[in-house]
Amino acid sequence: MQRIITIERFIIEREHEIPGATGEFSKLLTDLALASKIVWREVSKAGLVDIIGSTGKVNISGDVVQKLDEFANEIFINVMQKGGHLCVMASEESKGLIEIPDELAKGKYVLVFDPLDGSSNIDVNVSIGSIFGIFRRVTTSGKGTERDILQPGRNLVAAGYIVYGSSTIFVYTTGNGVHGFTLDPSIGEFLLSHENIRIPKKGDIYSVNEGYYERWDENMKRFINYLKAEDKATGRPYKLRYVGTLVADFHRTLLYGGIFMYPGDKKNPEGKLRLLYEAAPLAYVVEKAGGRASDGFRNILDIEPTSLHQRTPLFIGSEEDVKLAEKFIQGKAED
Ligand code: AHM
Ligand code: MG
Repeated sequence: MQRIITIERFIIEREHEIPGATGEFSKLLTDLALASKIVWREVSKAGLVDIIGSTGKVNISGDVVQKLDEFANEIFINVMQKGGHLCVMASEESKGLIEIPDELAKGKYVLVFDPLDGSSNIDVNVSIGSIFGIFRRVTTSGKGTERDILQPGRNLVAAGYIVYGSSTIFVYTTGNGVHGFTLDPSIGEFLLSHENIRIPKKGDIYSVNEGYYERWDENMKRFINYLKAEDKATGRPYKLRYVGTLVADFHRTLLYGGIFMYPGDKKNPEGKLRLLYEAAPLAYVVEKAGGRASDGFRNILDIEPTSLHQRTPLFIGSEEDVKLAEKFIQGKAED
């Protein structure tokens, strides 16, 4: 039998790999694992209790029920603000900065997160997830400010995601390898299941909402037509997979290779996905696994955010596939 390694043990054993890390950083990651277990517990009950109704509805027991994405947001805030390691947070579900209350200790890290991604899939038993990124603060003391949040992905010191799917998996990196832990619900522990994930250099799957085809520009259309054309030598046609939950589509892309895309289009020039809560953390993960993420022109990690809820087009996955996408998007490819 293989050695059983819990996420807590793994994080503590790897702590020395993070330059300047004190136990603080490990605690932050284990707190995130705890928050995600609480979210998982509610997600797994979603069809049983009446929790998926809209906010303010009353369930059969007379309790006021809350939307699962708002619940997840509150859990992450509640668990993470008490650790004493953060100075400020920002979430896809919260309009402004999430300050650490006066009475609680502040630390040197900053958390950005999407508490429940893929919310349109909750009611139909399709995988959903959470995404997080951790920066070091740039201000020196007291409460963190917007300056601490608006950092390029290149500055992340850790990032990861959780997929609540056929099983629940927690994947993270602190810059040194990308590691996955599967939840054993019977003991309530995340156990090491995917050590040092590497994304294939090239894949044979593309993932995009092709329903928006007519809204795309010619370069984007040409790229998709290229991937669908028959050509044995270059491994085409590619297969199409689209869950509609970024975290789930990303997780498959990380393990099998290929490319996930959410481009800009005529209606939404910057696409739909958020730079700080979705694109940058996953870009950090993919790069540490040997892949690439781009907005079609720039590496996602190089984009300097200017506002909290900024959106960005996203092309993410195997290095060769993303580089090819960039060539097409920039009008430099021959099909
Ligand atoms: P959400 O914030 O409502 O969960 O939306 C984000 C999700 C992503 O998980 C997914 O990649 C995308 O929206 C799908 O959008 P679309 O339905 O336009 O294809
Ligand atoms: Mg989301």
